[in-house]
Amino acid sequence: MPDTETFEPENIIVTGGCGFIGSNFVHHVVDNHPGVHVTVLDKLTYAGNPENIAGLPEDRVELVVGDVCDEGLLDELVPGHDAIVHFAAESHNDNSIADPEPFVRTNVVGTYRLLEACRRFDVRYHHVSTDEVYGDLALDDPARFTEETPYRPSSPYSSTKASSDMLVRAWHRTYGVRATISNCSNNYGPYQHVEKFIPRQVTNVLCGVRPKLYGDGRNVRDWIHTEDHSSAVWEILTRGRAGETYLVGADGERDNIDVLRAILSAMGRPEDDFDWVRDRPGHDRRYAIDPAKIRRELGWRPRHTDFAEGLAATIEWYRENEAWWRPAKEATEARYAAQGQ
Ligand code: NAD
Ligand code: TDX
Repeated sequence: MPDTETFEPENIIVTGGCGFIGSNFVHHVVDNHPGVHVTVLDKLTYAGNPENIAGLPEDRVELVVGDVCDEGLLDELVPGHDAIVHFAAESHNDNSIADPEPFVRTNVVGTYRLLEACRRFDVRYHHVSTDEVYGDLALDDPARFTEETPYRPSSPYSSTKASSDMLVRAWHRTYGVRATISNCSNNYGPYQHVEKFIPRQVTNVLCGVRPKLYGDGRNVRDWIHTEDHSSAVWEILTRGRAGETYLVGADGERDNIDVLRAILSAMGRPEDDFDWVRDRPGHDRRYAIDPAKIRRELGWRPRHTDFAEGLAATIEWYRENEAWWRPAKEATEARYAAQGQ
């Protein structure tokens, strides 16, 4: 493992810290890095829920409700912090197909504003991105994505994430902003919005509704537990080299129909108790990450390597936390029904 200098942040801004992965990261920092104070900057869109970070010690975590596009707010907030970890985004592909504008605004303009603030105040920046920037692979292709794979995004969502990654690279090279990028595969775990695949199907079963599978169900996603994503982001923030990209994955390739059958059988339902629905336009076929670089350079390893166990714990979390997901369920399903999904 090459020597890497360790950056020891004391006061970080976490954007999107009330969303699924951002809130998990805030918990991870509070639990594992006692000297670090976290300022969460979150607009609290439909996807943000302050409950996700409720109960954390007030002297460790502060919530600022605001927009990453708000330059005046960033001018007030950023000085005095030593790093920004940028999770905030419009994150759902189906929404980006129905209405791309908020994706361009938050994902592209928001990243631009944060990079400019990092430049003005000389603050380190970590950019949380996705494997979807690389487009998709064929089912019979033995290849996986690496840091050298050319960008080829397919959806409005992934094209805005690709655009924001490009801004980060340019701000590092041209202005010397100390920035790193991670491109991670599909996350699962607690606090994920019910619009996403696994929570949607689990809560459908809990509601007595048949799960919905797009297309032929053979699309492959590379699943990683969100806690493993958090530990990877921390390693990259503190030990990654500025200007570098790291792919994050946990060797979790599975096709959608297998994941759905695993959910149904874990919940005591017959494996064919679901509906086939209209496919997503432009639906990426397969994602797969080669995590060799982060393993080699930073020694990072995922801890949740048993998918069946992680899935069972996630199902249990949704069973026990109906009060958390119930308020969003009806509106989410109404949106899907209007799209024939
Ligand atoms: P999410 O939709 O659950 O949460 C997004 C959060 O950002 C919410 O709290 C929302 O209120 C906040 N937000 C949205 N617009 C904002 C704005 N303009 N200003 C401030 N806050 C705003 O998303 P997630 O699934 O937790 O994804 C987090 C990040 O990780 C995103 O950048 C996403 O692209 C990336 N990512 C997600 C996955 C995945 O599987 N979900 C995989 C790889 C990368
Ligand atoms: O009801 C459904 N039925 C279904 O078959 C839903 C909601 C999804 N699907 C399929 C589409 C995908 O092949 O399941 C797969 C996963 O879908 P999503 O949960 O919408 O995730 P995906 O589009 O793969 O993107 C996710 O991973 C990468 C996150 O939402 C992104 O933010 C991240 O960048």
